[in-house]
Formats: sequence, structure tokens, C-alpha cells
Amino acid sequence: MTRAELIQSVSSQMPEKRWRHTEGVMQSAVVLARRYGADPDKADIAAILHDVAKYWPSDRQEQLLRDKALNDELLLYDKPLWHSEIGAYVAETEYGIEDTEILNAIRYHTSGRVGMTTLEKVICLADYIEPGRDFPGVDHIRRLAETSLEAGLVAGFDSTINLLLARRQVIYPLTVLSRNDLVKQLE
Ligand code: DGI
Ligand code: FE
Ligand code: FE
Ligand code: FE
Repeated sequence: MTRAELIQSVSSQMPEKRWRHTEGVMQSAVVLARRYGADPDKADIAAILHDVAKYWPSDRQEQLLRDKALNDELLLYDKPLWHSEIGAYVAETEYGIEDTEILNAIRYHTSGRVGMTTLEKVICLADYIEPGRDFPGVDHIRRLAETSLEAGLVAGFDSTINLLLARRQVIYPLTVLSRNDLVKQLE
């Protein structure tokens, strides 16, 4: 499948607004990859695919988490966390992506994980700062991202965790562990 065919197939699975977000992540991810020494081509592919499953029906996502030996611990947590694990599965099984670095960048783009690779950090941070994002504090995260992947990500995770606390929502433990690991990397 060519890159153009991949873009056509992925964009057809989401509303136009989400595809514009994905284009923004592609743009920011390549900039961050060049700045911090990740592979820009891998960043591009991971960005194209990162939200591929975001609009899949949750019962379909739930079924795949149960049946395909995926991380079914996610079923105990909020549905918006599922699409990253499903996205990695779809990238591998439907789009033939074999590169583990790309698959893990998709898999961990929402929660992060302890010991994130540079490519994983690039995709996760690009998801926060792409040009279309407009949430309180995004400009601060964009400024931090100019000099430190880790500082940008800590600010990103802090904003997510703050929002979840304000809404009295459940926090996926890995989100906190990722944030703590990044704080330690800054010390
Ligand atoms: O898919 P995007 O909207 O581009 O961004 P994302 O994949 O980073 O986040 C998807 C959603 O997941 C977003 O609304 C915030 C939410 N989220 C992230 N971490 C956690 C979380 N929700 C819960 N309940 N717990 C988390 O730890
Ligand atoms: Fe996402
Ligand atoms: Fe994110
Ligand atoms: Fe996204």
C-alpha cells in the first residue's frame, strides 16, 4: 500500500475534523522527530495511523480487546483509552505494519508508558501540540516542546491528569507512571 492509499483508507474511517487533527499530528511529529533524533518517516506513518480506531464502535473495540490477546486490562478503564491499543492491532493486521517502534508509538500514544522510546515521546507530544489543538495551557506545552520532549510531555500529562481530577474521572495507572518516569528523566 502506498502512503497515499494509507491516507485515503485511514481518513475514510473518521470525521473530517479528526482527519484534520491527524494531519496536524503528522506535521508536528515530523518536526519533533527531526529536532530530537527519531526517524521522521516512522513518525509520519505512526501519526497517520495513531487515531485510526478512534471512531470504531466501542463494542467492536471491546470484542477485539477480549478476543485477540490484547491488553484487556483496558476494559477496566474508560473507553477513550482503548483506541490506541486497537490502533496498534489494526496497523499490524490490516495495514501490515511490522515495525515494533511504529506499533508501540501508536499503542502508547494516549497513556505513554515507563521507558518511552524517542519515537513514542514524539507521537505522544505531537498529539498534544499539533496546530489544531486549542486547550488551556497548550501554548505553554508548545514552548516547552521547543527545547525538551520530556518537559513538554510532563506538562501534557499534567494537563490531562488535572482535567481528569476536575471531572472526578478514573485515572489509568499507566498515565501516572508515565508522568512520574518523565519527571525523573528531567531530574
Ligand atoms: O485521541 P486524541 O483525542 O487525539 O488524544 P489521546 O489519544 O491522547 O486521548 C484520548 C482521550 O483519553 C482524551 O479524552 C483523554 C483521555 N485520557 C488520557 N489519559 C487518560 C484518559 N482518560 C482516562 N479516564 N484516564 C486516563 O488516564
Ligand atoms: Fe488518540
Ligand atoms: Fe495524547
Ligand atoms: Fe490524536
